[in-house]
This record gives sequence, C-alpha cells and structure tokens, in this order.
Amino acid sequence: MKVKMILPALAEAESPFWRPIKYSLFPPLGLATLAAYLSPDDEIDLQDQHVEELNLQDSPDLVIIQVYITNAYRAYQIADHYRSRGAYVILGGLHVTSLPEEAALHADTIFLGPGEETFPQFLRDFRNKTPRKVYSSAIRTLSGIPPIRRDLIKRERYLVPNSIVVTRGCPHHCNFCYKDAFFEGGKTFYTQAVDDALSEIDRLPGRHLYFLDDHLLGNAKFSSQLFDGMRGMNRVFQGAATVDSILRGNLIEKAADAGLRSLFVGFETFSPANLRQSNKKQNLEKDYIRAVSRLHALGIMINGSFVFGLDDDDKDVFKRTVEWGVKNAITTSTYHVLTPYPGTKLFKDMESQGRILTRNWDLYDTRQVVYKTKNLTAEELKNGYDWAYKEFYSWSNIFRSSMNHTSHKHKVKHFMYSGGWKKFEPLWNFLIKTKNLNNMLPVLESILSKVKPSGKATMDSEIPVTVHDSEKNYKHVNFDATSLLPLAILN
Ligand code: B12
Ligand code: SF4
Repeated sequence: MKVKMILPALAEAESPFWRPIKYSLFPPLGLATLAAYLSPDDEIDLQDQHVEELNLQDSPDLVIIQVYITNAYRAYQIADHYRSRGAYVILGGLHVTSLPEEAALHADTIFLGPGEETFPQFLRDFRNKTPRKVYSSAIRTLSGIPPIRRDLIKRERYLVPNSIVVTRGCPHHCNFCYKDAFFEGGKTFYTQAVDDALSEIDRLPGRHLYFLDDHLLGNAKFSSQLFDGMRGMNRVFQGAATVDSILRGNLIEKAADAGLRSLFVGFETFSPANLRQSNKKQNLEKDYIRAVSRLHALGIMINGSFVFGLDDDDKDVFKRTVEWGVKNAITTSTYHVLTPYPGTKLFKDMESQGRILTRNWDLYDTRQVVYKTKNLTAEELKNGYDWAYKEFYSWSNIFRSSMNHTSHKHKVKHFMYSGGWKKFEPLWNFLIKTKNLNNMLPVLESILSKVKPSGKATMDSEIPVTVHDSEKNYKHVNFDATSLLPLAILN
C-alpha cells in the first residue's frame, strides 16, 4: 500500500513574520510514531511542509494528516485535494480532537485523542475494507509500542533531530492548556516503562536530546529512575517542568546529573488572581526566584514561559515581566498572548461570557488577541506583547541578563544561546537553505556543556565541542565561544 503522511505548515509560513528556524527545530514525531504501526511492505512517504515543498501530484492509497490549530485550514485543503484524487484521507491530532465536526467535513475517517490504540485498530479495519468514520482513543498505555520510524525523518533538515517524548499529558489541569481536551475519555497522564524509554534514548545518535514531554518531572518515581538510568550515558538534554517540581525533593539535581542543561518553565504570571483564573494551582505561593536560583546553581539555563492578557493584567505587566526576566537571568523568554483553544475550559468560559471575537483559527497562534480583554484593550495587549519580545531580546538586555550569572561560563553560554536564537536570522536562513542546519548541533551541544555549580570563575573562552562528520564519526575540537560574538554585534 502507498501511504502518504503529512505535517502541513501553518498559514503564517507565507507571512513576513515567518521565522523558518522556529519550524526547523523538531521533526514530525507524532507521524513517525504512527508510521511504526504500518507494515514493512507499505511504501511510506513522510513529508513535513515546514522544511520541504510538498509533492501533491502523487497518488497514494492512504493519506494521513496531522492537524494543529494553526495549520488546520491548510490541512483541510490538502485533504480535499487528495480526496478528489481518490485517496482515502484520515485526519487526527489536537485540532481534530477539539473540533471533530469541522474536521469530519474533510476526511474519510477522523481520530480523537492519541493514536497508539486507534491507529492500529483502523489499519486492521482498513485492510479488511471496513474502516469506521470515527475512532476515539479510550485505552491509554505506552507499553509495547513499536520503535518510532525515525528512518523516515530527514534528520539533516532539523536543528534538533533527537526530539523524544517518554510520557503523555500532564498531572495538572490548567484551564488554558490543550491537555484535558485532548486526553478526555481516558488517562490524562501516563508514562513509558523506564526501560523502554532508556532503549529509545539509546537508539538516538549523537549526544543531544530534547524531551518534548509537557512535564518531564511530572511523575517523580518514573523521572527519578529515568535519570538514574541516564547517568553515564553522556547525554546533554533539554526539557520542560513546572515551578513546584523544581522546588520539591532532589529530582532536579538528579536531572542535572543525568545531563539536563536547559529547562522550559511555565511561570506564566506573577498574579495570584491570574493563577486562580487559570486553575494553575501548582504555581500559587511558589517562590519563583528560589526555583530560578536552584536551576542556576545546577548550571541549568531557563526558558521562561509567560502569558499576557489574563484578567488581572494591567498596562505595567509587560515591563514588570521583562524586567524580572532580565534581573533573574532567564536565558530565553517565550511570551504568549492568552489564547483560548477550542475544547479548553478557558474557551468554554469565554464563549459563555460572549468574549470570543473570532473563529479564524489562523489567528490562534498566541500572537494575536482573539477574545474580549478586561483590564487592557486589545491594542494595548498586542503592542505590549510585541514590545516585550523586542525589549527582552535587545542586545543591551541580553548582555545585562547574561551578566547576572555568577559563573563566567554561564554568562557566555547565556549570551550565546539567547543571542544565537534571536539575532542570527540570516545565518539560520542560510543554513536552512543550504540544508546544513544539522551541522550546528555541535555548537548547540557545546553551549549546553556543563557549568560547574560552584559559581567559581572557571570559564575561559574555550568550550569543548564534539563535531561529527557523520553520525558515527566524532572528533573533539575546541570551539571558541567568543568567535561568534563579532557576528552578533554586526547584526
Ligand atoms: C514540538 C512542538 C512544536 C514544534 C514542532 C511540531 C512538530 N514538528 O510536530 C514547533 C516548534 C514547530 C511548534 C510550533 C507551534 N506549536 Co507546538 N508543540 C510542540 C509540542 C511541544 C510537542 C508535539 C509533539 O511532538 N508531541 C508528541 C507526539 C508523539 O504527539 P503528537 O504530535 O500529538 O501526535 C500524536 C497524536 O496527536 C496523534 N495524532 C496526530 N496526528 C494524527 C493523525 C492521525 C491520522 C492519527 C490517527 C493520529 C494522529 O497520534 C500521535 C501519537 O499519539 C506540543 C505539546 C505536546 N505535548 O504535544 C506543542 C503544541 C502542539 N504546539 C502548540 C502551538 C499553539 C504551536 C504554535 C501555534 C505556537 C506558535 N505560537 O507559533 C506553533 C504552530 C505549529 C503549527 N504547525 O501549526 C499547541 C497546540 C494547541 C492546539 N490546540 O493545536 C501545543 C499543544 C502546545 C500547548 N500546550 O499549547 N510546536
Ligand atoms: S502544567 Fe503545563 S502542560 Fe500541565 S496542564 Fe498546565 S499548562 Fe498544561
């Protein structure tokens, strides 16, 4: 059977705000996970429109499309196109689960929730010529899942080809989050067996890993055993976790020992009223600064996530949030305009209050205001959000923030990581165009090298780097961190 798997790009791919690097980070892991259930005899073509031009002139028997909110309209167009050519088209993913009636208009079969149970079920029915219209996931387990078909991923097109998820969902219930809607009807947080997770890690070449789990420290027993198993594997990795999990017990020390070098942390807001509005109880009365200090003491860089536009926000929220980030040496900040995704409690609340302004899903990209605001006008919110990004990533603030670390090595790493991410756009574009993005991985690995927790001034400008000619062939060189600084200043 000829199978086509597609991750469509979002509409923004054609806008002047498109940052190709942001969408060339991670490969389509969800589709590669599903591909593992196909037969070795099936001819599979997996295309990710974020990094390649789609070939739409082929004639597959089965087309599998993953739908996020901001790629939904494009996904539907592609689905209609293939259906008109006689292919059987199936749609799944977060947006299909939130709005099944909308998606069903463009598909032969739709899938609600994760695919590990329903997709193999569908394949059996499809081969028997009895496919159903809707499959809804009820059994939630990751035990015995087949190894992800990473061979279908065009590794050289991604900065971070080694993305991995070892859990699904999250133990918390923030009301703006996709999670409860997507996992409705079954467990909303579950993990792989530790040994399976370790085997999956072992299969990945190179050193660097990016855990895309919503909350890598969400199950303390699992994470503790995972980090024990990872010690000595010589990995460096990045992941995400909540403020309370950083403050509790010694899990974060174990993570650092296993190679954790940067963490995405959902601070979201400093206002208790906003936290209550979001049902983000786990952040209430938690000392954010203590969490930051703990991470820094372990040499872990921080990507802070902040939401603007909750009902208790006022005009000063943007300035306060940027200043806090700079003062506390947050390496990168991800700001969001509050976005009520359909299916979430937030969407339902806003809808019942008549506050939803548009159902154009292209605008639900966390950069636009799609609901009636309270203390801020929509214009103030949008302008404040744009200002916050510009201000936080100004050279002077990147520099000031870097200098707020105690160790020299952490200062340089912070400067390189933050500046590199936001200020080297032409270089990233060039690397993407020439399909050389993956060659930057050794630089990323070097920036994620260990910082001595003592805070002693151990840094000189040389950070050991592993350069790989090919995946299996490594040589150690010294990467001069300061050599990139002139480039940064030119920008
Ligand atoms: C990595 C990631 C990205 C990456 C890359 C995505 C990629 N290449 O797959 C990048 C950086 C590009 C990205 C960008 C954005 N993202 Co994003 N991202 C994620 C993240 C962290 C992990 C995705 C992942 O790999 N999951 C693991 C795999 C195994 O699961 P999966 O992809 O969901 O696939 C499973 C099921 O969904 C299902 N399935 C999926 N498709 C199909 C199809 C069929 C036919 C079947 C049967 C099953 C099926 O089966 C799979 C196995 O169970 C998620 C959070 C999360 N935990 O999911 C957010 C998330 C998906 N992103 C989100 C958002 C909002 C965005 C942006 C709009 C952000 C922005 N402001 O620009 C953009 C838009 C992207 C787009 N194309 O539209 C939201 C989506 C909300 C929504 N309701 O759609 C999420 C949920 C984050 C959040 N908590 O809010 N993202
Ligand atoms: S902690 Fe994060 S992943 Fe978990 S429910 Fe809240 S926003 Fe979602």
